[in-house]
Amino acid sequence: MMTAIPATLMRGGTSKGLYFNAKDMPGDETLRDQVLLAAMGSPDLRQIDGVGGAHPLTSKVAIMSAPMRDDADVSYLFLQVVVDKPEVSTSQNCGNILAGVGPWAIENKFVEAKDGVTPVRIHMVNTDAIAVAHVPTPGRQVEYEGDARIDGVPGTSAAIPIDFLDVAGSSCGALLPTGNIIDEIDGVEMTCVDNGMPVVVLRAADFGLSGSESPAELEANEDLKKRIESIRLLIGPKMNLGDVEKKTVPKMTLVSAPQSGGVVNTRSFIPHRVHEAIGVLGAVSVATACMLPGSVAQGIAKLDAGDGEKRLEIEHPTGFFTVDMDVALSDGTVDVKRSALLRTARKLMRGEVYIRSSVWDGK
Ligand code: NQM
Repeated sequence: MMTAIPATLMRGGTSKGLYFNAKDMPGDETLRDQVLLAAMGSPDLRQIDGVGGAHPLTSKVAIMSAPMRDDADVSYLFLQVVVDKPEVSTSQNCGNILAGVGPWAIENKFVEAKDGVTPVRIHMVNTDAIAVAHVPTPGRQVEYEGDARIDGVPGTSAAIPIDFLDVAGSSCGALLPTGNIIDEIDGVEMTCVDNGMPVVVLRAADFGLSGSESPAELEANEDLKKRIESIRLLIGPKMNLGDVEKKTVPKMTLVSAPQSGGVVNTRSFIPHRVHEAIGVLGAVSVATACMLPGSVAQGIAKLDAGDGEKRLEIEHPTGFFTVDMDVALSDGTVDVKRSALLRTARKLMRGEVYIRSSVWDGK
């Protein structure tokens, strides 16, 4: 016997996943996680018996519900379904999957579309923060086609500008979660930042790397992966994240001098695979680290000093990620009043995902 669950498969930014209405999911979290593992086909490196794409970036889930906050139109819970282990994590947010939430919320009647552009206020449950996605809705219909290009996605789609209002410290309690601008573990210096995503920024050169290695080269370097994971396990608790062994945060980003006119060049361990680009909130956190006086990015990042509106082009393996920020600098720290960026999303399929009824029945 099979159980059918209504679902939409969407590309959100440079990620892909299943989008569900909470009313179609089991209320019990343990059962919900079993259902998601079954839907995606985890644990299995190929996710062959499910719809997951066999990579962390394509093994993601969004569950939407009526807004839990008065200042939101919809609440969005992000879940990372681990590919090769029977684990589902809500320990992080995802700004890429977020890009599909606005269109989904309009098409699923959480928000009434305006003729033109519809702002959707999204409560990001994982971090209890608000994002505003501006979804193109000419004739009160979501428009997916357009001429916006984001690096890491072939072709063009309709632009969805997203504003983040209150993400500083949203996972760790502070923009500088350890209270320090520099921490040191195993003789390696790092700057830990949470501006929407807990990220440990490290110098690629401190690992004997140029910083321009491909994700495949970095993933093939077993010694490097071990060193980075050992640092992650030690620094995670100091970032108020508790034991991070089974968590997908913090992300570990290696920075080096920009190669193509951007602010900084990056390679991000997320945390066990290397991102083909960079996460959305990951990029916002790295951009913030670049502005912090005394961070490990100082002397590497190339950017204009001072307060106000800034556009930061973060280089990654497949191009650039553009972050717009409005910042106030004071006493060696940076107050980010607003960060904004551009994503695109596309509905790929809508229907029902089938799982074995024995899983749904909790047997
Ligand atoms: O940082 C990958 C992604 C992400 C997360 C990851 C993200 C973000 O590219 O907001 O988008 O770091 O796990 O989808």
